[in-house]
Amino acid sequence: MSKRITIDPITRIEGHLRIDVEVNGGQVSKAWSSAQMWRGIETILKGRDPQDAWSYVQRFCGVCTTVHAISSIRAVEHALNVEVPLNAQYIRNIMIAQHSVQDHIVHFYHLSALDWVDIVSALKADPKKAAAIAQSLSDWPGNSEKEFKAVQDKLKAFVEGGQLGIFASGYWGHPAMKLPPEVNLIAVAHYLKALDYQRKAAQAVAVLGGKNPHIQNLVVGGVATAINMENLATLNMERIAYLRQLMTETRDFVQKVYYPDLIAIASFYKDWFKYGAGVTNYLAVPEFAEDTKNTKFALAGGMIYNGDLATFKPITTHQDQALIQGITEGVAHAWYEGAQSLHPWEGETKPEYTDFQENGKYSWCKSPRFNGKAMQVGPPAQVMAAYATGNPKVKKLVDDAAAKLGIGLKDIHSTMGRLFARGVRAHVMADLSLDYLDKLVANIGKGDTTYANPTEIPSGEYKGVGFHEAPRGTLSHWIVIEGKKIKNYQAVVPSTWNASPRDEHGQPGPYEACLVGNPVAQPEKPLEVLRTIHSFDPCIACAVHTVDPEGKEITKVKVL
Ligand code: NFE
Ligand code: MG
Repeated sequence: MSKRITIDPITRIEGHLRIDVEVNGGQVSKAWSSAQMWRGIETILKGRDPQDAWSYVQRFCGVCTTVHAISSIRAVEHALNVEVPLNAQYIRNIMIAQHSVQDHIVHFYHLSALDWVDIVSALKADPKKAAAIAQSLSDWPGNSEKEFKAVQDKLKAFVEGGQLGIFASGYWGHPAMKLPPEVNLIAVAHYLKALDYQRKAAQAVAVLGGKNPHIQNLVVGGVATAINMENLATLNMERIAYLRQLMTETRDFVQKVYYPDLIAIASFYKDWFKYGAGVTNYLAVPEFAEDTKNTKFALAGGMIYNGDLATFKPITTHQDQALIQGITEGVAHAWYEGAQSLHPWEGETKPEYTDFQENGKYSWCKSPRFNGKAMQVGPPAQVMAAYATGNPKVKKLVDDAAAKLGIGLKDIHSTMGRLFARGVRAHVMADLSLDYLDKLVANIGKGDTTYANPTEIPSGEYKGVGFHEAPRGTLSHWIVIEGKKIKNYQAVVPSTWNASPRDEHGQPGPYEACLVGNPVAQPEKPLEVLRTIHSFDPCIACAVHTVDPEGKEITKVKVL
């Protein structure tokens, strides 16, 4: 007998997402992903000054704020053919990398770990054994018996007082939870520590960006971070030393706590390298610009089809015409007028709400496609592109972990594979942050203190696209400028790619496809569905960029 489960909203994500699954014989046989909010910022931008767009679009989201600023400014720079000074590229790169570090720490511990870690089981742990296990994984100084005992006592007081607070309503004691009590205790202790370290990464972004979330230091043609080593300008020796300290601390947390925890937890859940593959076409764009024209990048992008690394086609520049021409967004099953697929420069955002119709329109999310194909975006795509192009660090991390866990590269096509790829990406980003600080200091040391090429918006018609490889994957902002104003603006966001509903050909989006085949042990506690969905770190605010027109708040979890 088949059972229908509706989870609405999915929590521990940004925004409102509804997931429906049909379960047959203990496995998901069909799934629907429905974004339950619409924000209309693309429409608000029409008629505004292209120089201001980056500041508006950051309001798509309070989670991946920086990324929309970067994509937007790149779109205007691409349209007007503006070069970006090296110092500005390095400063942008540091903000991009530290933002990713912050985002991935929060995803692993606060948004997904509790799908795998049984908080209440940590009460049964022996703190001494927990310390021994943690110390065998890394030399992080915080892994002491005293620390684990203190966390356990705190947790005990919460549980005995019936006040689980942030840990309330979890699926504690679920049969799919497999970690021993000591590993659960380690994870809880690090969950709490991670709150401090994600803040340090946000501070690093704010040192350069002026504030976080929502940086304030971009201009078309560079950054507004004045460089003056002698005076108290925005960027001086004291600020550089402070940045170095913060980024060293976040690097150590990622490499000595997050990454070892990830590998340890994955070793108890190897079966989850077999579930959740779904769409195995991947797309990533190059990131970390190292020249003034966005043609040279530290990490390659590319496409992979059917999960086969042999099909890898690199993308080396943001001017790649096949990439620019190949992207469309469809609305056949989305709450917009019509059923057409359009290129983003011709893109339309005309809302038409019908309620949830599983064979009709059922989501505010559009369906992005590349040459008509559904693509998965995110850390697995970027990690595979880096691996395929021989990036030594990524290769070593992936090969070492694969040997340790007894998995192969193909196992990245999975729910646990997405968590793993995020960990690899965080590891790399933590190092890149410090590398770009060194490059910035060296470049300033050569006497180059340029940080912007001042730019005026000319009259005439211009089209541009700004690509960026954000924490959740490939992001692109598309702008049409006419008479010095924005004529059209479309954002095709990582979560739009992954949360997309079926397209006009009935092809499901990645969330939908990845759920098929997932086990569901207890339909009233669909933990396994959450594991797979959380592995993408959904952001519906970004994906759809308005609250439901009636402002309806939907807070029910229905099990039918
Ligand atoms: Ni709002 Fe985002 C990222 C963007 S959405 S979190 O990363 O762009 O997928
Ligand atoms: Mg859009």
